[in-house]
Formats: sequence, C-alpha cells, structure tokens
Amino acid sequence: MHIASITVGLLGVLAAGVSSIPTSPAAGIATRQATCTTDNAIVRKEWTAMTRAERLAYISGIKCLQSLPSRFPAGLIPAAINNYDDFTAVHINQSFSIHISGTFLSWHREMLHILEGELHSKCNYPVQLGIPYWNWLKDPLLDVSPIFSGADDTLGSNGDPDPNPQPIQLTENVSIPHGTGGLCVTKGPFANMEIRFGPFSPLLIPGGVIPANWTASNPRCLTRDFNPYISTTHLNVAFVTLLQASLTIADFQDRLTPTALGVTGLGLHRAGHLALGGPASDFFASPQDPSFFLHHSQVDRMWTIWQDSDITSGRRYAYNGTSTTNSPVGVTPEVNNSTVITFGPLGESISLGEAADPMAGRYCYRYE
Ligand SMILES: *[C@@H]1O[C@H](CO)[C@@H](O)[C@H](O)[C@H]1NC(C)=O
Ligand SMILES: *[C@@H]1O[C@H](CO)[C@@H](O)[C@H](O)[C@H]1NC(C)=O
Ligand SMILES: *[C@@H]1O[C@H](CO)[C@@H](O)[C@H](O)[C@H]1NC(C)=O
Ligand SMILES: *[C@@H]1O[C@H](CO)[C@@H](O)[C@H](O)[C@H]1NC(C)=O
Ligand SMILES: *[C@@H]1O[C@H](CO)[C@@H](O)[C@H](O)[C@H]1NC(C)=O
Ligand SMILES: *[C@@H]1O[C@H](CO)[C@@H](O)[C@H](O)[C@H]1NC(C)=O
Ligand SMILES: [Cu+2]
Repeated sequence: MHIASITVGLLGVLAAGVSSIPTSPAAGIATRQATCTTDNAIVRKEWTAMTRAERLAYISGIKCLQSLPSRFPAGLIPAAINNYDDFTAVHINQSFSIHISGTFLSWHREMLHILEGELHSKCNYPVQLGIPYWNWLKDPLLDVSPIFSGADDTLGSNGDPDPNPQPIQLTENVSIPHGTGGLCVTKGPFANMEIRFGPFSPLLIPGGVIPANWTASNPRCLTRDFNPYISTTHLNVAFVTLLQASLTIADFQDRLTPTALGVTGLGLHRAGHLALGGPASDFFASPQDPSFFLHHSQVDRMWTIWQDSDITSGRRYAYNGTSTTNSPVGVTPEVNNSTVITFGPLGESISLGEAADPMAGRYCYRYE
C-alpha cells in the first residue's frame, strides 16, 4: 500500500514544478525506503541530545501544524480547527480499538510516522531528524527538566498549582494522589495553548462507548498536573527492566498498559500519561498535549528495542489481542499480520505487518 503514496508524492512534486527530485522531502523518503540503512535512516533523538536549534525546529513544527487547516470536511468536527487537532480527532474516534488491544503498538507507531512526515513535508522540520523521545528515566518531571521547565526550548511547564487539589480517580474504585500543578500551563512555547476536545472522564472507559458529542468544541487552556508519585513509583528503571525482560508480546503489552489496574502496577505507557496529568492523561484526547508524541516515541522505542533484541524467535511479527479495548472474546477477531488499521483523513490504511519494522518498507527511522 505504501507504493501508492510514494507515487502520489512524486506526482505532487512534479506537478508543483520542482525540478530537483532527489532533494525534495517526498522523493528523499522514497529513496531511503528502497535502501534503508543506519546511515540514511531518520534519527529520533532523546530531547536533551538535540541541539537547541533542533528543539526549536520541533516546537515550531508543531505550531506550524496548528496553523494549517483541518483536513476534515468543514464543520464535521467542530473541535478540529487545525491540522494538529486532526491527530486528536482520529485518536478519539478509534479510542476503543487502539488501546489495551492487539493494534496498540502498530497504530501508534504509524500515527507518529504520519506526524513526522507532515513535519517534514509541510513544516520545514529537518528531513533527517525524527520525532524526539522523552526518556522517562533521564528527564524526570522537575521544574528544571530540559523538556518541562517552561524555558523557550521546552514543551512548556507544569500547570500552575491548583489551590484545592483532589485525588485523581482512575476507575470507580482506584484513585491516585493529586499532582503538583493542575491549572493552565503558563510558561514556555505552549503557554495558554487552546485545546478544544473533551475532557472525557476515565469512568467512560469501562462502557466502551465514545460520547456522542465527542466532536463538540470546548475551548480552554492546556493544563498539566505533574505527578511525582506516579513518576517515581511507576515510571522507573525497575519497570523498564521488567518490560524489556518480557518473553512474549502479551507480557510486553501488559507491562505497558495492564488491563487490571493495580495488580501489576499501572504500566509504563499509562504511567507516562498519568505522570503528566491534564489532557495528557485523557484516555481519549491525550494527543492534545504536544508531549504526547514524545511519550509515544519512547513507547515505540521500547517496542523497537524489544523487537530488535530477538528477531529470530519472531518478535518482529508477534501480536496478541484483538481490535477491541481489553480484547474481549468474540467481539473482534484476534489480530494478525494482515489486520488493517486506519487513520481517517491523516493517512492510508495499512496492515500490522507493514508497521512491524522501523527500518523496512514504509519506514526508515532509528532511535539514537
Ligand atoms: C470514525 O471511525 C469510523 C471507522 O472506525 C469511520 O467510519 C468514521 O468515518 C470515523 N469518523 C470520523 C469523524 O473520523
Ligand atoms: C467497586 O467497589 C464496590 C464496593 O466494593 C463494588 O461493588 C464494585 O463492583 C467495584 N467496582 C469495580 C469496577 O470493581
Ligand atoms: C457532552 O455531553 C456531556 C454529557 O451531557 C456534557 O457533560 C459535556 O459538557 C458535553 N461536551 C461538550 C464539549 O459539549
Ligand atoms: C494472547 O495472550 C494471552 C495471554 O498470554 C493468551 O491467553 C492468548 O492465547 C494469546 N492469544 C494468542 C492469539 O496468542
Ligand atoms: C487474520 O485474521 C483474519 C480475521 O480473523 C482472518 O480472516 C485471516 O485468515 C487471518 N490471517 C492469517 C494469515 O492468519
Ligand atoms: C507480515 O507482513 C509484512 C508486510 O506485509 C510482510 O513483509 C511479512 O513477511 C509478513 N510476515 C509474516 C510473518 O507473515
Ligand atoms: Cu493512544
């Protein structure tokens, strides 16, 4: 299926009258896909390993997407005003198939790839540079964090402190201590950024149904609520070691996002979301916080490392679960290499098999 998009990309370049095909981003990516090597792969760097100029390019790339129009038909999704919002819209719409399911890792990998491609093709983001990642172990959620201090080359600060903080309810019977913020992000490039989707209560999750008014616009500021309890007790080296020691993809997925909260911890994927708080911890609408993509880049890095560590025993094409959240029996079939995942107006549909290898087929990126 990726052949079609390369053709369209080249035609687009030709139609635009660009004479030097090999230097255009679209043609460059097509060329790299044919012969992907360590040398020509897009490099996804840890945030602190990027130069200041690279960090600023990423920040302005996200702002660029926020300045471009939504790709949904006008009026269909009132909360989706811009191209960046489209990622949240597509994510919300598929919430109950792409989480705690057999499609989770593949779907989020492709979503990152689409964002990365749009940064390259529309927003002047350097073509050899990929989406950065948030190394949970290296960049804790502190006021001095290179990702979250609120300086001009960060993703913005914690939210301002809530004078009346309440415990955070995760399920009917499970709650966690409140964080140290809670109100609007007021420092850094995304200070007072407007978000419009949700908020959606986590108590909606067991019902498995997206609220009918999910497309409605509810403009407000981006908030965060950094949670030191979560980052120290759940987002730590012991859990990363346990994750990488997984012998099966079922265990690997379960250590990222366990179905049963509290039995084996929160899972690293869920803990990252909850450590940030605010919309970043919204099961449905989390891509609204730009840190979403750095967190998921780290999740994808974890998967990449695990896949690469034992390719002979089939980790590359290992799957477990169905296309429905919590993978209940008999609702949707067990996924396999041919299961198709979709991306609305953001991109073509692909099979899980096409999302299995960061260094082959439609992808050519590596983590550094
Ligand atoms: C939501 O997803 C379904 C398929 O799962 C699709 O048919 C529908 O068009 C999507 N809606 C929007 C608004 O993207
Ligand atoms: C929450 O606790 C109550 C009282 O113990 C129990 O009846 C209920 O089933 C629990 N809910 C869930 C989702 O486990
Ligand atoms: C959607 O409906 C719920 C339930 O009626 C309501 O609480 C919420 O404010 C509505 N959301 C928006 C964005 O209108
Ligand atoms: C997925 O993993 C679970 C738990 O290990 C297991 O019971 C189930 O059989 C697996 N499904 C497939 C298709 O391998
Ligand atoms: C993949 O799953 C689908 C749906 O259950 C099934 O029709 C198909 O035969 C499976 N393919 C393989 C190769 O097992
Ligand atoms: C899975 O699908 C990919 C892409 O279509 C293909 O390259 C690969 O050989 C398939 N692997 C298995 C084990 O079926
Ligand atoms: Cu998600």
